[in-house]
Amino acid sequence: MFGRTKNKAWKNLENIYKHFKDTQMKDLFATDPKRGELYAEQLETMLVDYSKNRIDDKVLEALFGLARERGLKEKINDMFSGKKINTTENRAVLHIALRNRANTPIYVDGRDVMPQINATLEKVKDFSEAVRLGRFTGYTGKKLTNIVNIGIGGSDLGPYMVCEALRHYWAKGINCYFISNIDGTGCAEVLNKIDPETTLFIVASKTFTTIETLTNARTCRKWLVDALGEHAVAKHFIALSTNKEEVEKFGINPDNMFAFWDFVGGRYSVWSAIGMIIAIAIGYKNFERILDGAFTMDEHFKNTEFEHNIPVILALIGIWYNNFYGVHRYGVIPYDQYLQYLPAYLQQLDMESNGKSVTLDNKYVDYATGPALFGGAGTNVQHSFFQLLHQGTEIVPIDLIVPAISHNEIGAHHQILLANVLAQGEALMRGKTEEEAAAEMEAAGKSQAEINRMKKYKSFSGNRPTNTIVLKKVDPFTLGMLVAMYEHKVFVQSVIWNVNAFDQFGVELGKKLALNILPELQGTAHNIEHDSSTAALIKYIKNIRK
Ligand code: G6Q
Repeated sequence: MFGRTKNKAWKNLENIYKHFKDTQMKDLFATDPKRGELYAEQLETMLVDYSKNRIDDKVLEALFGLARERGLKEKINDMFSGKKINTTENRAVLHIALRNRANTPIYVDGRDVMPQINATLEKVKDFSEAVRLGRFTGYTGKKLTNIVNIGIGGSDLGPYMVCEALRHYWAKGINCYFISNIDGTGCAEVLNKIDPETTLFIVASKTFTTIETLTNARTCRKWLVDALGEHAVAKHFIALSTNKEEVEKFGINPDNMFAFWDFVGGRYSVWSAIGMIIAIAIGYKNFERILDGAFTMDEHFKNTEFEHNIPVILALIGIWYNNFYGVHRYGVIPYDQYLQYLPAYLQQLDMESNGKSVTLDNKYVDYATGPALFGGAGTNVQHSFFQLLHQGTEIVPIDLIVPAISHNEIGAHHQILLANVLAQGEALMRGKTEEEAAAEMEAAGKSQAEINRMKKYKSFSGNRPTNTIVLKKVDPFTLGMLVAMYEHKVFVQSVIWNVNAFDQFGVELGKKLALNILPELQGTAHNIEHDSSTAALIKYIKNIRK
């Protein structure tokens, strides 16, 4: 069996872990009063405090050693220089080129990709402004104010998350909608709310062959044609795709197609034409600020030594828990209503990228790779799953993300929110001993019998890790930095695990089997071989639907 576990840096970390594993964070804080300042990095409008982790200098040094042994620096340079690091698909990985604000040439197969990227950005700019200013109108001359993005996975989660995160910046009168699921409910609920004369459909599909997107797009097209006639399609449908032929086949004018390229993975595509709905909603200038923020993080990631490199530090701390503490789950909790869809976005980014079991050298791994990621907006989740985070049997490392300034500073709302996020990090780290719980109950006048009965229930083991990420505000620039930070974190972990973060063969098998089952449900195919569970389920459902 091949594995990381045979490497020197890995062995070193295993040894350190043996002695370090029970170290209490509160002791580390007690012995080093400057810990909170030392284990924190600031970049422009973002502060990342990683001091509430089970780490010290020795652990960090060993983790940086692992990154060096894995050739991380070279791997970063490979990505930024357009090398085909997506080896299973023989593609370069150039989401960083989409926000390369320095416009320095980046070559793929001897050709600079920047001119085509800039040309598409210009086209996105012109079109988004034309829609916003009412220069590009619907078929009947009305302004397009309902913008509907039809896409799924990477062609949905990014634009959806960013549009919601930047809702504060939406132009007055513009409404954005997202149709992704094949479940007809998604389509029906949106179409019920909008008027065909004022609706622009954006069909977002890199391949333009995705069954969900094309089915939804056809349903929307029929709805529009029924209302306004065939000629209206050119004024109400645009496509974001790499596949001109299929776009034309669908009946969308190629002039209304906005291109991107196979060196941009779906889940990394929000910075490209896939961001069209964002540019329409918040304006192209603000869209560019998102790119500026991402570029700032890219430069930091590429040029900063590991010891101060935010994505590298976060990635290595994640490795420490995943591979040495054996903790294979991880939470992201944005304390901001606008960021409520960030966990869903990061779930795809992280789990589709690093949920892999075969190395770049074509061998099965013998160590854990990507953790399961979950999350939700605070303070809401404090009233749901935080119980397990505080008193469950397993530790669950989490990122707490909060803006220092809210777009909606109403009364004391934001101060209360801030107090909560800080308190959670403190409580998870510090915990409460049985003695402390007993003393509290005593002070509250409880009987000794009551104290003895309740003190275990009321104690908290603590020593539970958090990163606290403070954003100045949820603005386009800071959001760009934040998302790019997570992209690079995921990449660093893929380098340590020696897996390809940029393919996703794992989504294919289920899709293929669905194509087998569909004709059975429709009654056009019979007796396809299934396991007895699947066969019985098909029979049961068909009976109900008769
Ligand atoms: C992302 C994946 C996947 C993809 C969707 C939609 O990295 O590749 O989520 O984005 O399957 O694909 P299309 O954009 O081709 O419709």
